[in-house]
Amino acid sequence: MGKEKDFKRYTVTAALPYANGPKHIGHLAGAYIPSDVYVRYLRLKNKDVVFVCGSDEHGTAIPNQALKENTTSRAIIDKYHALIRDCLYKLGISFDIYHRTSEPIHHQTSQEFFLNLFNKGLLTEETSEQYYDDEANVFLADRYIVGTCPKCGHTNAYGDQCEKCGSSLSPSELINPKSTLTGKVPVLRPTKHWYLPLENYETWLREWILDEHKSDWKVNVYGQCKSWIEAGLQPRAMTRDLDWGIKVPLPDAEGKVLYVWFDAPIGYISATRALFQEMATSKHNFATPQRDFGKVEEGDWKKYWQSEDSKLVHFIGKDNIVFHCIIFPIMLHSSGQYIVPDNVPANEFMNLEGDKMSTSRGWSIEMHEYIEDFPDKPDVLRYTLLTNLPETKDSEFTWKDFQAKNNSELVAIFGNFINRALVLTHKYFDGKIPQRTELDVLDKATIEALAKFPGKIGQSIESYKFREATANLMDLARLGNKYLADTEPWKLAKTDMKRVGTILNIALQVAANLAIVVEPFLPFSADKLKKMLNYEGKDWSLAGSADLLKEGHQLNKPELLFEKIEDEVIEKQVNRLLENKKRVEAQNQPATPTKPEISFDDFSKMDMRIGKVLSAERIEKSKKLLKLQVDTGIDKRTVLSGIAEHYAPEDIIGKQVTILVNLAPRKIMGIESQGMILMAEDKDGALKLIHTGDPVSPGSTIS
Ligand code: B3M
Ligand code: ZN
Repeated sequence: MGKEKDFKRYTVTAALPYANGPKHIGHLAGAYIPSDVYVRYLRLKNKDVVFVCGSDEHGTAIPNQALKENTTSRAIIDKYHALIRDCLYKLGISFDIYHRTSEPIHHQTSQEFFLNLFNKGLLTEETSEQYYDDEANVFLADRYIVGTCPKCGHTNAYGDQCEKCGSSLSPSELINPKSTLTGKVPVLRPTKHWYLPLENYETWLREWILDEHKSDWKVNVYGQCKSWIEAGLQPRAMTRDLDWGIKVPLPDAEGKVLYVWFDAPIGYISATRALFQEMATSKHNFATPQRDFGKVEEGDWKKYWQSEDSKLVHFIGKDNIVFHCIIFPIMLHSSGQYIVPDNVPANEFMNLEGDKMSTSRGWSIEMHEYIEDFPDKPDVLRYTLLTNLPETKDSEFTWKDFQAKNNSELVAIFGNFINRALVLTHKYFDGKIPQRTELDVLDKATIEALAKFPGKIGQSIESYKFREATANLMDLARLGNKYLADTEPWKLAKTDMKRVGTILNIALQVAANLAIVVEPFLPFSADKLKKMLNYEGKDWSLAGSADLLKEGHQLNKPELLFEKIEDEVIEKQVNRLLENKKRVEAQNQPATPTKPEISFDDFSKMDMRIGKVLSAERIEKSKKLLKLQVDTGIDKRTVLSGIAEHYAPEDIIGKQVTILVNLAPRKIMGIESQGMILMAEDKDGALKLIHTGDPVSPGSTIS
């Protein structure tokens, strides 16, 4: 039974985002905000903690995205690694390192891990029939294959997982499988892979999870593990036929790479290794140590992963539970070298305005969009998410709620309290902490109540109840706000300055306590508050005291902690969401024919040629038209084209275009147009020139 062990250090991980696209605020609520609160709290308690994360850069999700964006896998991971990393830091997620699984140290760590299991005889080798695309000449692993989910009927489930119902799948379970590369129905072909026989660890899993962690793991996590174990564990392939990933380090494994879910969690280990390597050598490619680690050696990472007195905690979303609770722990345990997680406080999903959050359906708030629109409000998002975390069931983000949380809690309670306490102290006592004299009943009750908050908040954090912790935190601000409202020092100022001093002294002690305990939740506001209070506030163990600020201590000038958010701002966000959704829906509509059938004779009447644009200029008074001189191979002629909103004249000069040369001339805006440039127009009305990729000489015919 989860008896409290005495841990010496903490290893905290947050799920490695796939570097295949931007990430939305649901991801923040799932893993990054809770883990950050937890770690910041531990740091304030002066605990020895490392906080690691990074990009997951392997798996079929990456080349799949490269295909969509018509670029290379390398370009995809470079682009999204930087985007996601910057967003997370801007939102205050305080990783000691944000690493990448494409780094050599990770490849090495993963291969060593695999070889260790292989050499111990813990992996089985098996040849089985797997889906193969015989047009693309590749095996179709994981996300290279889509089909209908056997569990929920979703028609676009991946070979490894259904994103609709969250089931973990294997390609052979999909109904009507199709290759994402060619759209073809795949065929079965034999191929050899290395498997982790999960079933061999059933007894160990039952003891470790079902008995030992019955009372301290979250119900949703424990329940999922239990049903997995009880459904009967199966061997699981740890390798794939792919050309993107970490090579299987065996002689007879040409064309095979490690399964992304084998290497990704090892990414936590290699990130820790890289952190200590970079600290020991004073390099900072990826490391951003958030506390003073003192003098370290490269090998110190081992303490965080191989020492029984280290507490390992994985923060993830619910779709990653099986990997973090069953598969990775089996890898760690069977390696004979590593500790297993003490807890995996996985969250459920956060919905958005009544519907599932999804980047691909256009129904999401991406981190970078939020940061662009609210650059000075990372804490407002943190707070709204914290009060709505999907800790026990799916939860919901709405813009109205975001506004309400800001206006009626952050501004009206927290901000108002701080502002009043500081402004009044500046007004009556030149910004110096006044003397506290005789205490009345309310003063004593307030000081007593204050003393209990840090313990309560800490207790909630330590049991991974971050919503509860946030509510407690706001209650502390409420205590201060109510104390001032009840005592009304601004009214007493005319008659009893001594009393005013006592009241403000107590209020400011509450403010100083807030400066400490608010830091894990709202780090940017905590910094502002500490600056105003001229107080360092870096030690959680001091919180609860009513003597943090000494009499006579000088405060700095107050500034507003939070600002009201107006209705227009919120309406704009809601409208954008609706527009995004419409746009994506239109893009996903299949194209339909719009014109009647024509004969071959009709078609062959058209004389289409390749031409070259010699010059281009805007036409006065026309937003849409450009006047082009085109070399058609037959002659040089003037053509007007409605592309001015899509191409600047200088962009189009020298370009190869397709032109219909026997179209009867027409006068437009007083200029005769002698032909027509052919264009592609998508559903959003965007125009693109149609031209062949290879250079073709002007006058070449098109048929
Ligand atoms: N990249 C899946 C995800 O982003 C995966 C997590 C890896 S954690 C080791 O949901
Ligand atoms: Zn499903």
